[in-house]
Amino acid sequence: MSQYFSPKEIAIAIGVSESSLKRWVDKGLIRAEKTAGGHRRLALDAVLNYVRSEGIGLVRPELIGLPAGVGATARSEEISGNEFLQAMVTGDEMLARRIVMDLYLSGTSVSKICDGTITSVFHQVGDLWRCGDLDVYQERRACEVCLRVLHELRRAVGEGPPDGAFAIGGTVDGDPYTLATTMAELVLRDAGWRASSLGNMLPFSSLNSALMKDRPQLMWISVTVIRDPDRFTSSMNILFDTAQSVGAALVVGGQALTSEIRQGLRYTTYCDNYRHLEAFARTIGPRNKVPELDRIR
Ligand code: B12
Repeated sequence: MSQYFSPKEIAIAIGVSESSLKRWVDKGLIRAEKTAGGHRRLALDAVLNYVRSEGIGLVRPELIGLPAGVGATARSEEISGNEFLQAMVTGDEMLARRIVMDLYLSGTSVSKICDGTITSVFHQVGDLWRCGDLDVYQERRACEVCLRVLHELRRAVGEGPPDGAFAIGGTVDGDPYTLATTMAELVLRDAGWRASSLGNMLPFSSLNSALMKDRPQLMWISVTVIRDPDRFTSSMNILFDTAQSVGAALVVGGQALTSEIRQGLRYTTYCDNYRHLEAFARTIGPRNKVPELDRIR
């Protein structure tokens, strides 16, 4: 559900007059609803989208539930990467929230934030852990903090239009990784899809049921670890058949999908990163026919 605020609250938070805000709402620039008493309520995601596109800085972000100081200045991606690593290593959630929201509000796409800042930092976290320079608790805490930051970003991005194309996805049985599937959901929402991550460790039988019952136009599967390659391949190929039978694209990605594994797999497209996912999602759009890209028979 989108979060709604009064014009007064938003006006103070973004430092404009209430009358300007009402004008923008009346022109259809910001989505709003009317209460039973006829008062306008503005959707947070729509406000932030407008703020991003117009380059308006935030003055009192804490009034709309964002960290103080967010949205006041544009951030460079390079400095953000170093600071985000620092935030993950020390568990500094406030710093992590500021970095991600600043990048988003200064117009950086969600796919770029996820590929450029978050993924590269988690690869560094993995290297530090492997070399013994990071304790296990620091790695686990980094994941917890990052998930909370991603949930905040999701609040800002919104749910996608109610009549938008629908996507679901997750990780399969034996794969406990949560960040990659959470980010796939966000990237799709930013590309205008109604996307919903089903979570991690999903049995293949349940993924097949989800395709049959929910009839999405796209299912994504993120693969970081594969327990039994033969079983994985045959189960994925059955999932692909189900996806085809309901007209859904099966989009796969993740570090365990080596070219050797992919040789035996059938899918609609494989993405190295979220920029590829975004491009694919924007190409197939809500009602376009799914192109048969990259399929290996
Ligand atoms: C956090 C973490 C964990 C956490 C995860 C918690 C959680 N809630 O998710 C936990 C504690 C579970 C964990 C456990 C282990 N881990 Co671990 N883990 C990591 C770490 C640091 C980050 C993983 C992550 O989220 N990365 C961020 C994602 C977004 O990056 P990504 O997967 O590369 O995704 C990119 C692309 O692949 C693609 N993509 C991915 N999915 C999708 C999906 C779609 C649809 C699309 C379009 C694209 C896409 O886009 C992304 C952006 O570019 C990695 C380091 C690393 N290199 O990733 C190690 C890492 C994966 N772990 C590793 C290891 C060894 C383990 C353990 C075996 C440790 C142990 N001895 O217990 C266990 C195994 C767990 C298991 N049951 O399999 C190794 C794996 C080495 C290998 N290849 O064999 C790594 C690489 C660390 C290292 N450098 O050695 N781990």
